[in-house]
Amino acid sequence: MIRTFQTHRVRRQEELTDKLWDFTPLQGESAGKTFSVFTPSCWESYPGFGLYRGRGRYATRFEAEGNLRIVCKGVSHTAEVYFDGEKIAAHYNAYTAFSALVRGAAAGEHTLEIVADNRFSPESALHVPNDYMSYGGISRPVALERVETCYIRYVHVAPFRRGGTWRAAVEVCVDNLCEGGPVSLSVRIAGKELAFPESVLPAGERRFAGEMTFEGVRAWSPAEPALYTAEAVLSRGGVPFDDLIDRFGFREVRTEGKQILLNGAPLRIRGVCRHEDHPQFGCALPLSAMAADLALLRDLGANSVRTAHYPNDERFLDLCDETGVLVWEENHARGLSLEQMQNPRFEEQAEQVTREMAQQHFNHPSVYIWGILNECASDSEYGKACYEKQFSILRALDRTRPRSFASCKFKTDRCFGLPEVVSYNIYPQWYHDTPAGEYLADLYGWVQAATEGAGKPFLVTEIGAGGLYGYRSPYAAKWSEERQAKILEEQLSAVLRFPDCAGVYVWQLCDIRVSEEWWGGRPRTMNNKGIVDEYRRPKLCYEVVKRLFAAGRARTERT
Ligand code: ADA
Repeated sequence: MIRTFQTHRVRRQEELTDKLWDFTPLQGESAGKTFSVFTPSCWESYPGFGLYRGRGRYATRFEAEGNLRIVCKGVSHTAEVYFDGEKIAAHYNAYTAFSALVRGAAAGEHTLEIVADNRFSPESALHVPNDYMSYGGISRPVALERVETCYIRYVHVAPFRRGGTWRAAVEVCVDNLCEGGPVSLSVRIAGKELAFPESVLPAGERRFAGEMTFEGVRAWSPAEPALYTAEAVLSRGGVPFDDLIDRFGFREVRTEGKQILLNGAPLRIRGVCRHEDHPQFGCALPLSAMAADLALLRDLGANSVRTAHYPNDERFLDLCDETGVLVWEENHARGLSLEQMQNPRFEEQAEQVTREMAQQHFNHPSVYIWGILNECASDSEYGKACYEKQFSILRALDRTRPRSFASCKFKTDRCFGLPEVVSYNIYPQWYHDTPAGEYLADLYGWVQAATEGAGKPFLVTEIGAGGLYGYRSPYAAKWSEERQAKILEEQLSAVLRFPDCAGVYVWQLCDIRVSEEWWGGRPRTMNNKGIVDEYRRPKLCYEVVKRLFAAGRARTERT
């Protein structure tokens, strides 16, 4: 499945994954040997490839002719795409989609090869040894589309309220492969149509923008996640020849003082951070596993998920749109030092994933905030310049969402004047012994007294502790489930009661694999701060989080 809803009625699209492909490792003891593997998948889930760091070639064959568009939703972590042996695309970063065009393919069988590379190297500034895994493989779906001489790349819908009615700014991007005859474009939303006059398009990309007004539409909210489709259609002589259907919700997010407002109502975030990670699937979770994680989040009483630390599979965002779970989505970075940010490839790679995230996930109503550069060098002048550039990229692409970044720089951060929302990752009682309430009050007080973040909404974007599933201790030893539950009790109680905090994200939903090259000191070479373990088995802290989130919600609803 490409999305959880139909995205085309006119354009022919078929999924090339969701079936067996040939996989050939290009290094290691099995180099050159071909295996038949299911895709999407990570090679770490193939027998004997659990630690494979190298390049692997995937191949499939299909019948097609004409102008073809190959859409890769995610290849981890660097991809080269070949059509009948000719290189047609290359892409860095596992977590955003990319596409390739083949013009005028002859009728008959064709071969598509995707070479994935999960090696660490100076060429890779974001996928580095880290406290999560950079897997290898075709980790998200691949689609084959037949397009005519021009096609619709995206349709963006930005709803806003004016004078008690819902309106929407609509932008459609059309890619014209060559000079051609006149075409007309229309966009249908909620029974209304925005039609653009017939015009001859120059070759290349062309954006069409307009505004629409609606009566009687239902707002999107966590409680009532009403969704609408925007159907963009290209026609020639009144005959449709291409289309794109995307989905959105009528909702508005803005900040006002210390509040984050959704449709005018203040949000109190009770969230959980989640990596795309599973012992059976690596980062290539099937939709059913994504839905199971979301069910856990909702059973915990969470109303939000933070996509640590990269843009997520759009099908997971589709599920969040449908269930009303709010999303903090962030670009791809975790804990990059000043030196790592000064990798010559860093700026272009970080800016690219930021641009792709905002463009590709623009319409998801569940995404209420964009995050960037988790725990990077926001305590340095060079780091600040990078944060500033990436925030400006987001602002240029999307004026409908607040922006933030999760800091771990305690009282040395220099960047709180840049975002609309100030956010911190804190681990009182785990990484240091300060009582949680005292630590939070001290940190919050410093932000108000000494930074440009004063008066802005404040989120705790990580808080938690480690606990090894099944390790029980009568004296709550460090790493025991009892200790984790005890620490989370204190941490969450303090944060949920802190009046000036707009919300909290527990670190993290489940235990995840970390790369061997990063920190063997992590027990099991895993990050063990999950509320559930990697097999989603609840630890003692599960009931603590559930109880405190429920109490937090009850307090919020009383006020
Ligand atoms: C940081 C980081 C997380 C994780 C966490 C931890 O806050 O953002 O990715 O590494 O620490 O487990 O210590």
